Amino acid sequence: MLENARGKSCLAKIQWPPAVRFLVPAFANEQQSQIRRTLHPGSVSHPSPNPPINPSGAPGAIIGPVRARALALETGFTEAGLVSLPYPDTERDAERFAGWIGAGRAATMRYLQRVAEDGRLIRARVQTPFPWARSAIVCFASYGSHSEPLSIDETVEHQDSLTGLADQPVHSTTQEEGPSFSASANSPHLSSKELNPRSGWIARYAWSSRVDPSGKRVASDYHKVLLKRLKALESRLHEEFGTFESRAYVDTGPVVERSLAVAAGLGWTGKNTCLIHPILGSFGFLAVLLTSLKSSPKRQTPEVPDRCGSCTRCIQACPTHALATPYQMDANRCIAYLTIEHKGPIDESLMPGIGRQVFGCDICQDVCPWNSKSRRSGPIVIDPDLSPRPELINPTLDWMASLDEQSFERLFNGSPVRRTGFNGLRRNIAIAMGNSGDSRFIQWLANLADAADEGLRSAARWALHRLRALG
Ligand code: B12
Ligand code: SF4
Ligand code: SF4
Repeated sequence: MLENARGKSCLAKIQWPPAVRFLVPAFANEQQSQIRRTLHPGSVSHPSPNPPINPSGAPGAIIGPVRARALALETGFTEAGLVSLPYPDTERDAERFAGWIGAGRAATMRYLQRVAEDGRLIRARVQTPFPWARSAIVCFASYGSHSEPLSIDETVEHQDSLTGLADQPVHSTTQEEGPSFSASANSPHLSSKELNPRSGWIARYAWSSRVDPSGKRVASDYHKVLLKRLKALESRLHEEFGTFESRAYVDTGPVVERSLAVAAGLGWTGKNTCLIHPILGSFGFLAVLLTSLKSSPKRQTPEVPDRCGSCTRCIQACPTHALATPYQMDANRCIAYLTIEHKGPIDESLMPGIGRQVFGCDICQDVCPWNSKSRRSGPIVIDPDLSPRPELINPTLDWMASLDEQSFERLFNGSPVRRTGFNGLRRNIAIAMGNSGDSRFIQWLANLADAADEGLRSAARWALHRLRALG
């Protein structure tokens, strides 16, 4: 049952595989919210100016955690919890959020820093943008896997695996000869045993794909996939509870999803700042349905205590020291921020730490023992709407560098990777090349040393300088 949904003893009570499947994040931004508002007019970031006819459902309607979880699992989520709003630690979390913003840790992500008319940060408390909200169903959608390689796997030179790749000049791929979407010989990727310094790393949340009705495999994005599920959950609740106010968000709403997830008993905040579920680990997306339905605080799912203990693996492993203060990430130094959210030139002092990450970063989660445990024993079910695309797992830098803008658009249309843009991805590839120590990349980098895009140009020059210095 949800009330006890933690620890192994409870696992026996959870049905695996769940009724539906599982999934990954891209990032909150106004643009995505706009798209979502267009696609799903119900999911707006402001409360409706017209009060709902019956703001909290049928008279006496009270939603409980068991029913909320059962419905969420029916719509395809891996786990779910219910939190009554405001929750007991609301003020503590609001202070943490304000402290994080005040310390400048949000970097250029201005949407996180917006303030309401009363001068308070909009995101700090759910009640600020949504005064009508009485409960939140917080859903977790796993995207972990047992078998795929890790970003931290040792990189070793395997000449055999590179035959036919290493000797090829880096060229521009035209649409005709470009990688077909399904894994093809033109989209070489390396398995875990073939990791080598010339492969890049795309964060696993962005590997996602699904098969469309015509049988073609196409890119998928967790935002869309999960929002659809939240909408289905919303409809089911309306059938049962009548009319009430609600908003569905996956990543892009003015809410701190991880705070709500902790309050909903889904897991604890790790020192890497991720929400860690005791069985499923941290490779899971969060999706939130805010409702005006009342729930009883007495029937709240209990919180999961912090299980990091004395472990500091994530802090030690973070190559750019973004986790210098445990539980507080400095986005200015985080590779996920730098390679996805940050536009323009990246500070040269951070480039060596970026290593081979070309989109996002999984390092502080790949080293986490709770994810190893989940991989070893966890009942991970691959979500058919978010299943990994082989060509994005450990792709060679050669192949990625060979993509022209058209191929980029075709390959990443509908994928979270599109967010970084063609030049953003090339900027990140240039940095990974500089870190590879492989002089074969010099020609490609030299071609971009005068690129119009400042971020790309500065990365190419830095990498060129570095590789030439190696002789
Ligand atoms: C902005 C953002 C980012 C930024 C900043 C990340 C950050 N740590 O704040 C960047 C671009 C760097 C980023 C990176 C990633 N992100 Co992001 N991101 C967001 C977003 C949009 C807002 C986060 C936010 O408000 N941050 C502000 C800080 C203050 O809040 P927080 O870290 O989320 O909250 C917790 C901690 O700060 C903690 N805390 C603060 N002070 C203290 C002090 C103590 C003592 C303690 C115990 C706790 C504590 O309390 C909060 C609740 O637990 C959320 C979606 C959303 N709307 O919430 C997704 C989200 C957090 N991202 C997500 C993901 C998956 C990622 C990446 C894994 C993607 C990748 N592979 O590259 C990385 C993970 C990096 C990491 N170690 O966190 C998921 C996280 C799922 C999970 N299981 O945790 C979310 C929830 C999106 C989603 N819908 O699934 N992200
Ligand atoms: S995502 Fe990467 S860069 Fe960011 S905190 Fe984790 S290990 Fe550090
Ligand atoms: S690596 Fe260790 S300290 Fe970091 S989140 Fe995992 S358990 Fe906690």
